[in-house]
Amino acid sequence: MTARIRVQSAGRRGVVLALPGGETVKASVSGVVYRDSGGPVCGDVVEAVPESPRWRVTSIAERTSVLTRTSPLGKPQVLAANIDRVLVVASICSPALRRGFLDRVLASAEHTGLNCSVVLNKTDLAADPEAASLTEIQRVYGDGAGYRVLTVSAKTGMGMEQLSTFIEGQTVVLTGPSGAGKTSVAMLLNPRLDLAVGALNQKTSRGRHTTVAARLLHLWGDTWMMDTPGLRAFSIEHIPAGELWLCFPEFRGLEPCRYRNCLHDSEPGCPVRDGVASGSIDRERYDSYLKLLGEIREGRPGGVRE
Ligand SMILES: Nc1nc2c(ncn2[C@@H]2O[C@H](COP(=O)(O)OP(=O)(O)OP(=O)(O)O)[C@@H](O)[C@H]2O)c(=O)[nH]1
Ligand SMILES: [Mg+2]
Ligand SMILES: [Zn+2]
Repeated sequence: MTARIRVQSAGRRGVVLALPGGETVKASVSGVVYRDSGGPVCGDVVEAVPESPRWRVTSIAERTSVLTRTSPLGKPQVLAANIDRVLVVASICSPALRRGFLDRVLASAEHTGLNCSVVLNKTDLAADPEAASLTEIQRVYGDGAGYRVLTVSAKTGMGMEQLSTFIEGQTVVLTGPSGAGKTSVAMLLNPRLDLAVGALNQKTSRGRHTTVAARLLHLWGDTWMMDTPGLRAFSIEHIPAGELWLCFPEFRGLEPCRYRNCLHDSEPGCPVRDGVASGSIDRERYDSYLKLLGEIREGRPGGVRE
């Protein structure tokens, strides 16, 4: 007897499966599955047989969507599968918002055709002189790039109702730097979850990598959330140079460039560059694009830490 089941979390020593009734079981993975696909990831749908003492995963169903980065070893690495939407979580301060990180994750999600949105957490700290400007982020990522920008506070609960309505009926993945408050957001959406939240490093105001493995969480009904570990680096060298510009929505839909294979970095007659010069395209987003393009061209192994 086999059953089609979702992977709640995947590690080196096996996986945890979420059975349809809500129960979870540990399972090993057949060697052939590792060989053919690199092994299951969080969110995979698998076939598994209930063997003793552990279940055994015998195959992975075709993935409807994936979130991918280039691993520190320089290989494409699937972080999560079968997702409806990526929520890039950033805190407006503590730790400081790094726009370059947002741009990397958004570009990677765009490349595999995933819906993505920005969640700005810790808005209770908006008066902090170090805090990023909500208006500015809305201008660049909302009005400019067309992403939905949700502002929340996992401390006060502000914005959580809008967030729950927004993700209703979807499987969403939370990704972002350590300490941004991903796990805190998940727990506010389903207070029955009992997960570890970590205090920041007082000296650096950075997170302490509290969440160590991606985990599929049941929020309610058919709404699911994957909480993932804060990433130190998010390289995207797996994206071909000529496809990167398509991962920046505000570069698309302009007049055609003079040169058909324009990479929008130095060629004349380029509406992307004109847009940057006239201010209709945000310069920092464009600079992120150039930086990523450089990394892809050089194929720098391990990528750059943001
Ligand atoms: N002031 C404030 N603090 C928050 C908020 N959300 C989370 N925190 C705090 O930020 C710290 C990090 O929260 P976590 O939820 O563990 O962050 P994370 O993104 O899951 O971090 P990793 O698991 O390490 O990737 C904790 O001390 C939380 O209490 C918020 O909205 N406002
Ligand atoms: Mg966490
Ligand atoms: Zn161009």
